[in-house]
Amino acid sequence: MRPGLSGVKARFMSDTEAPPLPILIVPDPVLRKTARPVTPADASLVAGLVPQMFATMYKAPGIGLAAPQVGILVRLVVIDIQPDKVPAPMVLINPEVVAKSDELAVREEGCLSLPDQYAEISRPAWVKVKYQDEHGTKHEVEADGLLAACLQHEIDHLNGVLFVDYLSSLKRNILLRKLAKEMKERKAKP
Ligand code: K1U
Ligand code: ZN
Repeated sequence: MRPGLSGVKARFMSDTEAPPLPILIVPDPVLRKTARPVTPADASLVAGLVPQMFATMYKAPGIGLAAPQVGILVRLVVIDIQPDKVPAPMVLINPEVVAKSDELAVREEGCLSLPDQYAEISRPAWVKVKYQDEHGTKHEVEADGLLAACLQHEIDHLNGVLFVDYLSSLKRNILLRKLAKEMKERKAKP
């Protein structure tokens, strides 16, 4: 286990033993598909995937990860924004935004499927999200700030939406060309 991980993170990182998965990178077409709902028949898929998704997210590092980013088209998200550097892992199954503010907030976003690309994105400042945890227990979370942005970003992934879709076509094309160039350079490196 990484030094300093508290028990709450360790709950998912026994998990530490779980191998991280490769993250799909834009323009992989899987990232544009809609993920299907998780059902009770997916219990063993979820039990195996959750630790692997946390291992992948922490290794990246990132503050969220949606199952389609690792090529699995189910409505499963993991998040840990580590408020005040305290681990706060969340597993969200079939998450849904059920209320949102009219007020918008602008925040810089990144995406593990668009490495090293960042842009200011405007989204509802506050959201209420309903979801189930990995045991099937229902929850509701109300969030603003980074967690609100992260919840919306991850739920977008379940619908094949990427943060670049909120940019003007000019800004989006600049960012996507920069990503393509950087990925090509990365591949060419010995
Ligand atoms: O879904 C993803 O691609 C993960 C993404 C989530 C996200 C970031 C910012 C705003 C909304 C959603 C990331 O985690 S990008 C990496 C990142 O933000 C980060 C990495 C290390 C430390 C802190 C943040
Ligand atoms: Zn993303």
